[in-house]
Amino acid sequence: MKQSFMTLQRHIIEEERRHPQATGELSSLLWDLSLATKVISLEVNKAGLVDILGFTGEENIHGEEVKKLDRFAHEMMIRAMDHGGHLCVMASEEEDNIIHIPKNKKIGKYVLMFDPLDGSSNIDANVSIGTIFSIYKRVTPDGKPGTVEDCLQPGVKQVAAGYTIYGSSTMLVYTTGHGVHGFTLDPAFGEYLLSHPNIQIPKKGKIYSINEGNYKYWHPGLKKYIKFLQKDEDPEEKPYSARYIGSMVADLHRNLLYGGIFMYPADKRHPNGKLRLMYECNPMAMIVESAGGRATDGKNRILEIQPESIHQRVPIFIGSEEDVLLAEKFLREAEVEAV
Ligand code: AHM
Ligand code: MG
Repeated sequence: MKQSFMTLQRHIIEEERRHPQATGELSSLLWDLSLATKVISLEVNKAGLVDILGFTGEENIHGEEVKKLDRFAHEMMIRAMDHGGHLCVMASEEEDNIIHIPKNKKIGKYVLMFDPLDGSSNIDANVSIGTIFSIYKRVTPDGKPGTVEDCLQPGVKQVAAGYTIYGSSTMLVYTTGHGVHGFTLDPAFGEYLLSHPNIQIPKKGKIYSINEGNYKYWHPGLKKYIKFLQKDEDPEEKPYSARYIGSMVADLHRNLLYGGIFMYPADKRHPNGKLRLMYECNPMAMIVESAGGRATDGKNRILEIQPESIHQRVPIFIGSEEDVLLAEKFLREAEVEAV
């Protein structure tokens, strides 16, 4: 039997109806966001055809080279979001300071944090990349411009989070805390259609994702954990599969569907890991937890970390609950042994 159509717009409205006090503002905000991602998707798909690839020669505030498409995605998000009347402030991985709403525009009650194009070092190789977003309610008084205080909220305060993956098809995955839902963009008529309702991550997976090239810099507990997954000492047992794209969105999207663990740990070279709490870890943690998984920094729940700065990095262990719990156990035991 053919499934009936559920567009993203209808889904968002139906989700908001669950909250009797809802005003419809969050729905409009998510709708504006989805529009921005459609434009970015179009541009990403054209990347090989138009002269858009290559470095701009600039560095972003993390000292990394910024490619033109990153800049395009960053500007598109702002252009799509700064005049809807729903936001009081934004912050982007690509911009040093918080982004204010233009003076002549209505100031709303929500805060948007985003990574406009995650995994952008993969663009030239036609590998999947994505946009990640996170939405909070403001904590400063209504009607005034938002401040950095509005941005520095722990992930548990997110009211919605999601990502778009520009892969073999474009998909948007989001949650408002009641289940995780995936929509596939129909390129013919430009609508996101519900394709993955109520995604649940398996409690235990068979995949681990980590940049294993950093092995020599790792914590001894992590080394042991990975060896355990490889079943080095047990010839009878089947090892886990290693899958690492180097695009968090793509690596996590796969693990969300198939189960497994994704890690970007602290190591000797990256004392706080690499990934950003506000733009990458919190939104992904909300998604994965809402799908029944777990996300920690090896000890603490990601969503409960009190951020100190908008570009802060944290180590992350995220995915199937049992896999993340086991990784934490290995780290803990190695620390006890070291004392
Ligand atoms: P970006 O936001 O500058 O694209 O960097 C984040 C990306 C993640 O998508 C990915 O998981 C990680 O960097 C890969 O890092 P590494 O190359 O060190 O393994
Ligand atoms: Mg990123």
